[in-house]
Amino acid sequence: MLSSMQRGLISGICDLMQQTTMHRAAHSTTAQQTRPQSQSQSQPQPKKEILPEDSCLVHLPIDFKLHRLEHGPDTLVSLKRKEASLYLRQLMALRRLEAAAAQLYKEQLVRGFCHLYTGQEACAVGVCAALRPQDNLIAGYRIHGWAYLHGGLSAQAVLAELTGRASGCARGKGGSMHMYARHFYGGHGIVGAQIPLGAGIALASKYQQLDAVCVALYGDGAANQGQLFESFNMAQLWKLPVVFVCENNNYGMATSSWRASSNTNNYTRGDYLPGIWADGQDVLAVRSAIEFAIDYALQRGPLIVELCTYRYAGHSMSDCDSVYRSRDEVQEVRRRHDAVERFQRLCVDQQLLSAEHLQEIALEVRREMELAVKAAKSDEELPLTHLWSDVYADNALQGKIRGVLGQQLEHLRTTPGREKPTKCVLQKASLNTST
Ligand SMILES: Cc1ncc(C[n+]2csc(CCOP(=O)(O)OP(=O)(O)O)c2C)c(N)n1
Ligand SMILES: [Mg+2]
Repeated sequence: MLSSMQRGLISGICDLMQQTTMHRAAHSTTAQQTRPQSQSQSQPQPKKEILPEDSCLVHLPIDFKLHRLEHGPDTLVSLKRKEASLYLRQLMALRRLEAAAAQLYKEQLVRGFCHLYTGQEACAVGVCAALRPQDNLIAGYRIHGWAYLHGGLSAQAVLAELTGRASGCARGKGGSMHMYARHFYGGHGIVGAQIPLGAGIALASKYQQLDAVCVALYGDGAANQGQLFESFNMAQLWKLPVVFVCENNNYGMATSSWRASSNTNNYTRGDYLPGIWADGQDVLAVRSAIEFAIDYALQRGPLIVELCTYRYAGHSMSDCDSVYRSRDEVQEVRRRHDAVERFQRLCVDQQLLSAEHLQEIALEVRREMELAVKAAKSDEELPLTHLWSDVYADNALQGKIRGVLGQQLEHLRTTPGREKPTKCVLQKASLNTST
């Protein structure tokens, strides 16, 4: 008899495992022409020479699944040496960024919520590899990596935001879920809230005749939200350039997807919307799916891309995940489907990167994160007067902030990086800091 946990494993990431095996068997001859196979789990061998060619062709090992589409994304993709080293660097950076966040949280330097992205890195790296500079992205709360990649924020801006310091991207006033940058419309703690906003961003692009899509991210848990279906409907009516990307990591909050959803094939849940299912542990599969989706969305309107992935950590730092999944399950996915390991192996097998390159990249990333952690710990907090600074990005109202009882607070504007507010009038510096 299968336990409910085992059933979930089968319907979710295990589905991926089975397909990998089946697909490998079916394609073993063709794939070997361009992709020397090495299924060994051991570290890459340092002896391998790198090829003089700057790129290679890769057969994606797991096929896409399509809904209401006759043709899907390319399954034979190219990978340049430059891209290989960039993607690997990004994968490693996201992994280390979250390790740093977890450590800061354990040291009680991060207050409030903290949702880690560890395990899902290939989704962010693959999506960002496909997006063009003008494309927009909006996300839920698991956003540190997205802020770093698509927002272009430094590791320090992310980590200092977590520790509430002045060099944080929201000057330490937003925390884990509230990070924003140009074309990055940030994190949203209300499950699914970002989906209609994402459709709205796409509407704005269309209205202004901009050549830009909006990627609206959501999870398998959010996939049951009513506002998702309302957004699908309006986006389809108006043919908005929006790509709804469902990161199916198999779990919501303290429950699994198969217990919470009547249909776990999220790529089919838009009914009239086309959908694509992709291996979310494979950077190149994600990139290919999103490249296809961007073209489609710009020409024909919205579609769904479901990325099959897995989170290693609990739902948030305070979640005890052993209640609803086993350690063995997490270990099994780490052992067989880890995105960083997998991409690293591909780069070496394809002779694009040598073991020395890998070590260099790893060292560089480690240094970057160590410096960021140091800064996030030692930087100052903003003075109390900044509690009401930058209420609006562009404040046409000027004057007093409305609705603050017993206080005469003027709007303050600051420039990121500047220590002093441009205008600071505090009638009575008597804020009750205990509330
Ligand atoms: C409207 C709303 N309902 C419930 C919650 C509590 N909650 C926070 S995260 C979450 C699960 C979401 O899971 P999923 O969409 O799969 O995202 P993941 O955490 O896996 O990234 C829930 C129910 C909330 N924040 N907002
Ligand atoms: Mg989820």
